[in-house]
Amino acid sequence: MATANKNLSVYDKNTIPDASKFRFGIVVAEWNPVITEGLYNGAIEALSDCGAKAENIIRWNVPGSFELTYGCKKMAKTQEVDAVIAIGSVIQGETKHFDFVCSATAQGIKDLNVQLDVPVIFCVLTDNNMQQSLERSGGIHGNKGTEAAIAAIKMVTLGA
Ligand code: DLZ
Repeated sequence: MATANKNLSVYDKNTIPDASKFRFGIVVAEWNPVITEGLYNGAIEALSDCGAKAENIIRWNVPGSFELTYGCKKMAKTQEVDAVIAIGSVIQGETKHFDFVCSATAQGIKDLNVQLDVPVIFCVLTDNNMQQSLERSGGIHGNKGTEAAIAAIKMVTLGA
């Protein structure tokens, strides 16, 4: 049985920079929508809690995690955002598709961080089953969307 570890999503607001002056792009994959919506809600709550304005948060959907790379690239190049958060959920199936999608998505987002001047935050769950994903998108292991939002704010203010 999984052990609760809510600390993974808990942050001390006093240690997080003010996000009110920044624009954030969030690109959400539509596969496993129960999970990706949970991650999105966690990200939105944290951004808002840290001062980001609703009109400065732009959401786009893409079909699956494989499309996150292109979606994030286009978001970064056209929407004048200060950071992009890529949200996806890949769940192990019976074929090798899982490995290809996970690997391509992680490499693609890494490449964007090398190529672009906008940080792209990796918020893609890669789990063995739906239960593990539920536990990490607002369940007993917290919400990786929240962590991604905090990472985005920290990267936007890096060196400031
Ligand atoms: C095809 C596929 C499969 C099998 N599983 C997932 C998944 O668990 N999570 C996810 O985000 N996307 C999945 N996809 C879709 C691919 O990401 C992609 O959308 C298609 O291969 C079309 O390029």
